[in-house]
Amino acid sequence: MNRPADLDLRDRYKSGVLPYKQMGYWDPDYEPAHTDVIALFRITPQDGVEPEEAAAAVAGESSTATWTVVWTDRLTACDLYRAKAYRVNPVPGTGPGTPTAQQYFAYIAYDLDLFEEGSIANLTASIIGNVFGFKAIKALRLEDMRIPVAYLKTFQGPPTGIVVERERLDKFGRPLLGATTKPKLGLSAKNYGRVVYEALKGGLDFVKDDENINSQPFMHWRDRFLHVMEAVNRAAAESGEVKGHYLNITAATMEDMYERAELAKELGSVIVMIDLVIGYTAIQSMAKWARRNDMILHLHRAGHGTYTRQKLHGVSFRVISKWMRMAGVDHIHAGTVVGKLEGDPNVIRGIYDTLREPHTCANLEHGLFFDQPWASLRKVMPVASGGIHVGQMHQLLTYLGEDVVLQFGGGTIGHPMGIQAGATANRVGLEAMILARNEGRDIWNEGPQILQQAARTCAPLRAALDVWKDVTFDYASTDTVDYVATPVAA
Ligand code: RUB
Repeated sequence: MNRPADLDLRDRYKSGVLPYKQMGYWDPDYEPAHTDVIALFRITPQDGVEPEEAAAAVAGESSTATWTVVWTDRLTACDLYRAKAYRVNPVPGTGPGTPTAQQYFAYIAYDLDLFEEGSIANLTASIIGNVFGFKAIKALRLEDMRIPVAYLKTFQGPPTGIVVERERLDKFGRPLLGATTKPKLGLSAKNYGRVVYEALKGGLDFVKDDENINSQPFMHWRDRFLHVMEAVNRAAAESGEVKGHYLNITAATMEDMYERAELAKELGSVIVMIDLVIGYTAIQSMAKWARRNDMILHLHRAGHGTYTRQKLHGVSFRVISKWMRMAGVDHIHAGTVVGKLEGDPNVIRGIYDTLREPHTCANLEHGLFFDQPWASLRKVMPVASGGIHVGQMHQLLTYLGEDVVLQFGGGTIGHPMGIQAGATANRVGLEAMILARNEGRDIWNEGPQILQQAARTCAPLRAALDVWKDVTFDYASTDTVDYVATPVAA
């Protein structure tokens, strides 16, 4: 029972308005149960709103409350069903003496009864449903969640997972290599297929449709699928390796997506791709289809930057990563650190751990606020994509590890000697770096020499290093962790 002691039942349920705290949504003595869902919000209250009341309001509106007392609470197990804000901590580096308004981390616990099993749509309808528009709060960000094992076990998780993906591809001991076809839009299916063939033949494992390639006038989806799969099959036959191309099946309706997925399967593709913008329910449906059809499911996180990047308001990408591991994708774009898109090294580390570890330990320096056992949900392969090139290979391997797809789009297709040469440069650069690491060399410091040495006998690598040697994207990160100074990406 979390009703304040000084309120007897008659006062608590008298018609009228009570602060959310007094309605029972603030309970500093509450000890979360193992089965509770816990959400951690960053709250910037309006001036004059005390942080505990702001936290209680978020707890209330994301569970059972409305702005006024309703007697119908008493027809329910309301003391159980009320979410409980149980801790509020000031965010370091905010408030008086800093340039930033005071922010608070608010911990809120939700009983398992509040959620439908296996439904990200239902989970999120509560946790991020109404509260982000609350007038009493200037800004709100969902920073992290602890999902109880009991709830995790109601989700299927990745259809394939890292271990089985590697077995199907017969590729071990190194990151996988990919490329996004460029230009993003406009190629005819025949030219598109040529690009795919060249990149795979040159040494990549995967090529990928871009997020905005669906079925436009310049290339209808069937033509794309036919030409791409011809390219995949030829490159596989000539190289003796398993090759793939993420066929983007994103479309306007589920019926269209199923139709595209079925043709991809019929043509022998090992992988299909969806965009985050299709929505959680569509993602879960495609995850089930992929599990039934032994297909790897690649997720491009198109659109996420609109709500994940700013620290003040939105949903952090580590939370999206958790939801996507539950929903069941095999690949997810998760940041590069060194490339053209947002990616603080500590934040990225936390996200990669969330996707790949069987149990993620709380680690504030990586933005992880909770221990998170993954209850045997398979591991998601993170994908590093966006403005990377072979000259960064030692940094990529150091920051991101081995279970990752490194995707060089411009960094393959923009190669001065052609697409095949671009792919070869990436493959040789990667293998040289893996060999050096396995021999015990300090790849962080010796990386550039290791690449130069390999380039002596590989003209495509030489040309790639020459053309992209000075390219870096050294900007301050927007989304950083709160508990340590953030090192700048080299
Ligand atoms: C890659 C590209 C991808 C982004 C997506 O092209 O534009 O769509 O990587 O970003 P290139 P993220 O390799 O030429 O830069 O991976 O962060 O979701």
